[in-house]
Amino acid sequence: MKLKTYVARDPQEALAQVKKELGPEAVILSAQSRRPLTPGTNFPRRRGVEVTAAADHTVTLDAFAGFQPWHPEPINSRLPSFHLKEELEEMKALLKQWLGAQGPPSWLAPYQDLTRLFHDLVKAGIHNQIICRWLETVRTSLSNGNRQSSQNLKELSLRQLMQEVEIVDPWKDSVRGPHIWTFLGSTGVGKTTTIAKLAIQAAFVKKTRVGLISLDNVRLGGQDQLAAYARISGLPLVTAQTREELAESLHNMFNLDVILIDTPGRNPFDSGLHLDLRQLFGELKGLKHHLVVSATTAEDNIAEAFHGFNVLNLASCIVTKVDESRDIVGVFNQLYKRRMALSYLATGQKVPEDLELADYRRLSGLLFKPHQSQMLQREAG
Ligand SMILES: Nc1nc2c(ncn2[C@@H]2O[C@H](COP(=O)(O)OP(=O)(O)OP(=O)(O)O)[C@@H](O)[C@H]2O)c(=O)[nH]1
Ligand SMILES: [Mg+2]
Repeated sequence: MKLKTYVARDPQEALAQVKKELGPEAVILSAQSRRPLTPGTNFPRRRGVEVTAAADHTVTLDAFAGFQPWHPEPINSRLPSFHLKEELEEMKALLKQWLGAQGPPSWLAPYQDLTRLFHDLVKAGIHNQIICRWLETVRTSLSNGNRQSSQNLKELSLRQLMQEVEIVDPWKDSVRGPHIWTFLGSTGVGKTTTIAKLAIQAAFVKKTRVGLISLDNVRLGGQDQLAAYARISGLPLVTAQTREELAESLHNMFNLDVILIDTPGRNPFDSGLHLDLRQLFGELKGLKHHLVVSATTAEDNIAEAFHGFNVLNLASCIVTKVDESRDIVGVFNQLYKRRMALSYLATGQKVPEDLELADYRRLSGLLFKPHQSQMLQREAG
């Protein structure tokens, strides 16, 4: 068996090299997007792909002649965010100690439901900052002579808490021309699946004219998944590689109602991410960027995704894999912190049904998922 790794500017170039050297029977073992460093320097070269292929010949030493090792980025480029993280962790721990030691404020004591809610919020892991802010709101509303029944008071104060996070319906944006939405995020969070769900709902339930654009041309087969959905549902799909091609595709689809743009998953820690996003979308008008995050992702990594993609002025956050997560507290905390709006919740793998517009009632249900049975039991008792 002959095994060889090729580094090329794009998948087409890599495949041509594989075919030329290993023959048409060669099998692709792996393909990855790479930004290697120029040997002997700390300067990244332009993005490319690294493809490892095998052919059924005897291995020869010269099979590795063209092999170019990939040098990881210098660790220094990530230090600032590590420091920031440490500081944040310290602050979080301090606030937690403070709230834990303080317990609920004494003025909350006459309101048993609210006191329980306070404990539930602390237990659920809601950031102390948010709880403090919620306490302020509750206090103001109580001192304004709010004479609600105990249950109403709890409902009201829970709603006040939920409203710390804005919920938006992207369809209500007033736009001239089509809605143009991009879907950004880390790898595997569910961008393409969410686009397929939205596209089919928009075309067959809302009866709007939908167009699809895929920018996922870096990985081999990157567009296949969306192409399959487009074929099944009869929706137009075009691919674009550069900002110029994207602009041209948008121009050609201008008579449609909504254009959904799929992007390849990106690592939010990648130091080239900001520049790449600005280069690709920076000057294109009318685009609304939606960040897709998975509810199963740890809160620190959600924070990094918000930081990494926020260079584009994000219109909303779409939370996926809600069905696979115990709760969505991590996302809620970060939405509050970043003042980012929430639009859709994806609740499973089924296309198109497992996608819903977020609302406050649903949000509070998801926030207290693990404690819900406990809370219901208490309420019944
Ligand atoms: N349980 C569950 N699975 C989901 C959900 N959304 C997507 N998935 C699954 O997650 C996996 C990855 O989904 P993709 O849509 O390919 O993710 P992506 O962000 O486009 O991935 P890349 O393009 O590789 O970055 C697939 O198996 C999907 O079926 C969801 O809401 N719940
Ligand atoms: Mg995808």
